Amino acid sequence: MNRKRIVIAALSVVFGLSASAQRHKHTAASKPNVIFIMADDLGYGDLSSYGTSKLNTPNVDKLAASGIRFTNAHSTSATCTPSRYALMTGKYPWRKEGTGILPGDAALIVPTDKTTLPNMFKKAGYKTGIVGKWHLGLGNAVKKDWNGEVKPGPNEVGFDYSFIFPATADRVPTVFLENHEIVGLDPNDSIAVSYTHKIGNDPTGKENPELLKLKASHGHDGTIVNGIGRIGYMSGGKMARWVDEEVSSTFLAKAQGFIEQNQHQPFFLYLALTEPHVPRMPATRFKGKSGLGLRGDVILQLDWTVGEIMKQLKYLNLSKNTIVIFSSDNGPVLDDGYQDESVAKYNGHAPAGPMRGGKYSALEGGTRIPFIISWPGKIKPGVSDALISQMDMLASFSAFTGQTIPVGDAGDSENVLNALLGKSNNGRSEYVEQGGGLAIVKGGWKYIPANKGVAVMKQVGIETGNSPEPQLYNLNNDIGEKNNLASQYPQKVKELEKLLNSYKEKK
Ligand code: NG6
Ligand code: CA
Repeated sequence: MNRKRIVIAALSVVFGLSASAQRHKHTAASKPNVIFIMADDLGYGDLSSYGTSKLNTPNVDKLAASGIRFTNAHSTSATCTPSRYALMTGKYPWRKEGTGILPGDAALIVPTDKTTLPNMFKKAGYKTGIVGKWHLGLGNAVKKDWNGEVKPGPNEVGFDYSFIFPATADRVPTVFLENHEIVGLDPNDSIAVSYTHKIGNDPTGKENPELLKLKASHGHDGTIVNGIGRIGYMSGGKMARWVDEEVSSTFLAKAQGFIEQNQHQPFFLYLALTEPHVPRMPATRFKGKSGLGLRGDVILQLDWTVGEIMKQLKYLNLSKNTIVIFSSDNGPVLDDGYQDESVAKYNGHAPAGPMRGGKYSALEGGTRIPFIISWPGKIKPGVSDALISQMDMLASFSAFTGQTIPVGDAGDSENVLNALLGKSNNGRSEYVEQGGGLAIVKGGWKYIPANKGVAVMKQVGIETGNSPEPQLYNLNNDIGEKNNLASQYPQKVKELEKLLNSYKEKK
């Protein structure tokens, strides 16, 4: 190369670098990173920032103090799969068959050819990742080979990177998948899963309860993994099976890895933590720390994990350029099937705060969940009582990133960006809540149609919201749904009945 050429090459390197630095600067300003942290079964009343005096959650509280704490934010449903389906698709889950709590071997239920929360971010130029609980099915069939590539899954619905467990911590297979493959699988010890009958020689909770370190209170009598009986049966894959005490730190490490790797470009991270879902089995250092039993202990672990993420953002100088959202997929439950002393030790703690019901319930405790959004310097700290849904993330962030959603996609997702950014106290005007059945909310009025189902789910000790009488509550002054006004306001009942039916008819 002659000297002239060398100079030109050097100049173009310098020029190229500065152009890309410019580009990066521009991107950083207009496209903040977005981290959506989803807790599992965390109730409205489980955080000190939401009013409990029985637990101390300083890290989430700090996030709340730095942003907006919503008091009327909802998941769509009072259980996990449907809520998460709505978050991903922007659609009410009950419009589609098969969106109830999925077994660990279910096929993928999120469409791969429609707009989803992650593929919307991807289209906007974000790197997208999921770390944590998936629970939306994997592959095309129930009978699938877990030993090869397991797909379609999160990567096919828009995540560039995934590190997940398939269903819940209490369902087999108790393994992690990174992108399409089970992590740490020994090829000489192939893994199989069944939800119909016992397979392999592993002991089960039913046959060998003496082997359990955490006994079941109902169900959970399938294959024993790490001293805990699971739902379903599995064989093989011994090296790949997780240790419950390490699940949370594993997710944290993978989330931090994703953040570190993508720190120089806009990223969207869906961090779906497993606490405080059963089985509650925190790292040893959290055991016994809350005084409320294992359920309290795993909430402390959850809080600590959030703190570690925040610390990392600070360390990488990303705090100001990252929107962090913290929420939960459904309301709380104490005894959800293991003898973990959550009832004996709850010590007057009210996991659903001032509300009736909890997980599985059409009462407010079912879907009204903690929801915090923080974007330092951009979102003014405060409290908002705007009605918003997790399902609205899709339309809101679509607007935020300057995109329009193709007609027919995400049809139930509303743009509530102004409420999220604290520019308005108005969110949605109406909303359908899914417990066992459906309820509708409009203008502070809530209507639950007459329903023949059981009034209390005895095993979990939760009021379902079912009643043979129609129920009408004025949530503006009766958040505890104590005063049924249905017979006093028959017109209101009629109006809301009609409205709910119109939702059911709309495709
Ligand atoms: C129930 C399980 C419960 C929990 C729930 C799903 C029994 C007796 N109960 O069927 O423990 O796993 O499903 O929770 O097995 S969710 O948060 O993922 O929806
Ligand atoms: Ca859940």
